[in-house]
Amino acid sequence: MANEKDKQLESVTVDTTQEAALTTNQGLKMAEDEFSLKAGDRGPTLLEDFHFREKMTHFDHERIPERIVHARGYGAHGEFELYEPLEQYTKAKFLNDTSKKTPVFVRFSTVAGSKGSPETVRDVRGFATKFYTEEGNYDLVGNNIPVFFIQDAIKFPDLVHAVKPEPHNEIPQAGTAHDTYWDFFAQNPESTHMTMWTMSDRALPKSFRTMEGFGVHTFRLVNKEGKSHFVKFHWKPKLGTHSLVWDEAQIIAGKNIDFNREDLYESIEKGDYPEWELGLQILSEEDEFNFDFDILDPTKIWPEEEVPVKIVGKMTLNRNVDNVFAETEQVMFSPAHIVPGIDFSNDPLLQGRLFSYTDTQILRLGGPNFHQIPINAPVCPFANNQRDGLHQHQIHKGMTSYHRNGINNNNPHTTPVEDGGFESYHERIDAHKVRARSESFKDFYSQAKMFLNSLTEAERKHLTDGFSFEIGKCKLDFVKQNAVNNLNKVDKKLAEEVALRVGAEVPAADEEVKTDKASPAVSMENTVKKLDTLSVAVVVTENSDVVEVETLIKDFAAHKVNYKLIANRPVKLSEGLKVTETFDTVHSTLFDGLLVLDAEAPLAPPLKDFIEAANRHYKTVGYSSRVAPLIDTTSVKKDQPGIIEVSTAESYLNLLVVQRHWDRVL
Ligand code: HDD
Repeated sequence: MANEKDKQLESVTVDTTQEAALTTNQGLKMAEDEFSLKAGDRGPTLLEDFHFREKMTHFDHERIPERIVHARGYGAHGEFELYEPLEQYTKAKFLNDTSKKTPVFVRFSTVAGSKGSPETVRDVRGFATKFYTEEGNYDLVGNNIPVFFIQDAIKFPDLVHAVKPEPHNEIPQAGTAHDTYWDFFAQNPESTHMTMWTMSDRALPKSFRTMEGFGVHTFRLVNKEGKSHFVKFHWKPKLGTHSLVWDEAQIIAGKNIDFNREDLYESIEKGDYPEWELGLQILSEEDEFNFDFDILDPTKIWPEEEVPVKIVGKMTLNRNVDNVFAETEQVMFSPAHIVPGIDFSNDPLLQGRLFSYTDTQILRLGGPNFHQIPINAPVCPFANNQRDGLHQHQIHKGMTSYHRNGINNNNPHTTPVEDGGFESYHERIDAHKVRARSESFKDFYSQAKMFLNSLTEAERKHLTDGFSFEIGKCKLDFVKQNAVNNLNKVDKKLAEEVALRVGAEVPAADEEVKTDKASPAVSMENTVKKLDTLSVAVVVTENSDVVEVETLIKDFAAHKVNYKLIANRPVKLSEGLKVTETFDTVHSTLFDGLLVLDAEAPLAPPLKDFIEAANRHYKTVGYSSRVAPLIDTTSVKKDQPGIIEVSTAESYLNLLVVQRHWDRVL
């Protein structure tokens, strides 16, 4: 059923599938749209050709500047529902009414790459949610990593300049594997903790549907009585948090650069609606100074074991956009978009963000009226005395556009706080003006080490691989050395391993921060594992047994497991069973598991690669007794975990649910 936002968007949606006369933008029906107006059929085009000029001018202006960060993104509509009223903490209406479904729009993104870059690069992912509430739009503009690289917004341009392709040659695209990033890392060690996350599997999400979201900053919740609690926001994916393997991610970047958006789009089209639960970590004001970190520091997490995440609601994405430009490209988010009951903390990174997001839209969306673009407009009434400007779509009738006025009864009027008017939290501030970093923000290494302490052996190996790949890509020896020296302050062994792999000196000094503290919630191995919507590549030939394939498909469907039949050329097994995908069009990297039912002997190189890649990426590899001898001609070792001769679908699915068999020896 359409919600308020759907209905609002519908009123401006043009159904281009309907019969319509082709006209100019002035409504003039045209008799011809293939030929420009020329002096003779071999002559020059005439300046008079207004139709040509209008069509060409519009085309010439179709593009808008891409976002300076988070350019590559994909969005969808959905709804948020609340499990229990939170009046003890906040007066925000959408966090108090369990009967209401609040419309949302979410845009996921990579950060560094430009608009056309591959999606499976090693990078942070943006996770921005707009709640269209009855009290105005509330934007939770987060990432899939709970901390940030810097502590003060004034350094954001420096960070982004270091991350983006180097200016002299515009290389590399969409990643931090280059000198300027690692120079920044060493010179600005506050980035150490977040870099531990970005070098881990967290920066390679398998899909948008399987990543967590974090508001990162500490915000405030404020209740009716004006009492404030500190809060951190979390999105927990119902399917669990799952990632790709680096080698696999690199292959997918070539095989399908749209891997993540296609997954989101197709899941929603199929009705496999992605879901996340909203979690809150709530702290009373009295507890502000009770931790071994500063709760305002955005380079620190509040370990979930110390401040539990309270699950309060669920978001479901259930509708793809009708037009990617109009909706996903033109949507704008800002952490400054809040509603009564939510407020800011003094986190200096957040404070600067409150300025940057609306400022950037003036360039990107061409003026100050971007809030009138349908995807950005609130679903509640909005009125003030702001007027005119580029792309003004509203016709403001009446004489007055100033506050206070007597002519129009001082309309639009302000609203008392008790009736829902916003007022900022009455925080008392008594301080000197300074440009400085708080002493309490100066521990850059304890939580970086805590992150390392929380990883499993496989995750730690991937982290070392990530550092070795990225630092190894640097061309300047002193940059490599400084990066390794900085890692030495986190962990001597990690620095040693990376130093050897990137050709830097092993640091002699024992500088590592001493802490055994761990936060098990940080490890993705402790996540939810479900069969729902996992995908299996089922390899068949034209001689495969139709009944066997049909039974398997039924068993998969019963567990909500998706599959694709793949053969070395398109074949028709039966009227209902057509194999359209081949080893030319897909690859095992695009699936969660592999099941080889039949194959022609000897194994053709593309299928051999298909099987060996699935094995190398720790996926479940199943095979029928018929193809068992062929498996022996590959690098797959049959006695390893997650490799199975399949007798029943059940036996295969029991392994598939594990997703990655990290203890497999390759
Ligand atoms: Fe930002 C976009 C998330 C720090 C300035 N940011 C942007 C988007 C996300 C984030 C998800 C994409 C929104 C969309 O899909 O349109 N940014 C974050 C997080 C941060 C963060 C989680 C740290 C906790 N950002 C940050 C700082 C600044 C900015 C410190 C500047 C002071 N961010 C921007 C921006 C962007 C943006 C330049 C680019 C496009 C846009 O805003 O609309 O203003």
